[in-house]
Amino acid sequence: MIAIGERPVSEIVGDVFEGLTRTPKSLPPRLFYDAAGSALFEEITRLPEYYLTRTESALLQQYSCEIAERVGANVSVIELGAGTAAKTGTILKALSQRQLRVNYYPVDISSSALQVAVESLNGSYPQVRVHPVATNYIADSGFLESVFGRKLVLYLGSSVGNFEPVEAEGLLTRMRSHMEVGDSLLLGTDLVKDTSILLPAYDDAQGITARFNKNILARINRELGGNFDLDLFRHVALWNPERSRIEMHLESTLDQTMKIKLLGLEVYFRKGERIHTENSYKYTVAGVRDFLLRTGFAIESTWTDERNWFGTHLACAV
Ligand code: AVJ
Repeated sequence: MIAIGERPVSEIVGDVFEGLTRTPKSLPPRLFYDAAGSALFEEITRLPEYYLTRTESALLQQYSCEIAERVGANVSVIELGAGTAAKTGTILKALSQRQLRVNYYPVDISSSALQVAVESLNGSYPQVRVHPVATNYIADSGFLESVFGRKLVLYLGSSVGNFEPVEAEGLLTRMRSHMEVGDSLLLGTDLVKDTSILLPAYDDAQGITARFNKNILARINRELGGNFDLDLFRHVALWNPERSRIEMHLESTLDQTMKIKLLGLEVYFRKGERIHTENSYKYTVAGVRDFLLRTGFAIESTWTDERNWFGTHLACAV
């Protein structure tokens, strides 16, 4: 919340107004991550169907020494979308065996998640200095340039998959422009696989992902005085093969008009009408290689699990 005068103004005003007055309706996935949504995402990462976090964690654990060796000594670590940094400890530990001190800058829009990150890392890794940065992604902000010395940028969890391919390319190009030749990027990407695996990961049996998706509506109710009845919207997850992405939507189960008091807005929904809330792009290793080359990076190594479900790519700024 940002306070203007006496009245606190929610920072989601613009996104919600724009997203619900356009056709088709959509809301950006960054709106998922208030404290409640970040907690739900943490629950998602532990679901049996959500293989991403567990698979990537295993890769990072297995290969952290090799990664540290390839990156070399005396790097500062910047992590985009760090969240609670649950997977990062193993990398920081491997790096701290090769340098006296590791400066670690976790960047995330969720300050509640960052707080968890700081507490858990400060307890376990005395050589690591944690400098949390609570902001939206910072490729443009000049922050990267302000970090001294060689850099290792972490962009894990397939978070890049939330962006349209052209946007992702722009983001990495801008990021690269604030890095020097020889700096490193460790990128985690989910890989294309059978829909029998992909779909349950985004539509789990316990309904946690449905709650995560509907938290956007709950947030509009809480912060903007909306009157959405969460039971009158259905969580929809589908695979779009042309675009190689999972899509999440919220579908109105009947004709209804919702009111959002703080926006002075009434929003009409037809039965079956959807709000598009997220894309999660899935990649091939060859696709990631080309994508990185176009943005000024060359892959040094890609590690995948034995089922080829997830890719961890170490790339060098060239
Ligand atoms: C955090 C963007 C990687 O796309 O898998 C999880 C978010 N959405 N379940 C993903 C998410 C639904 C997640 N990312």
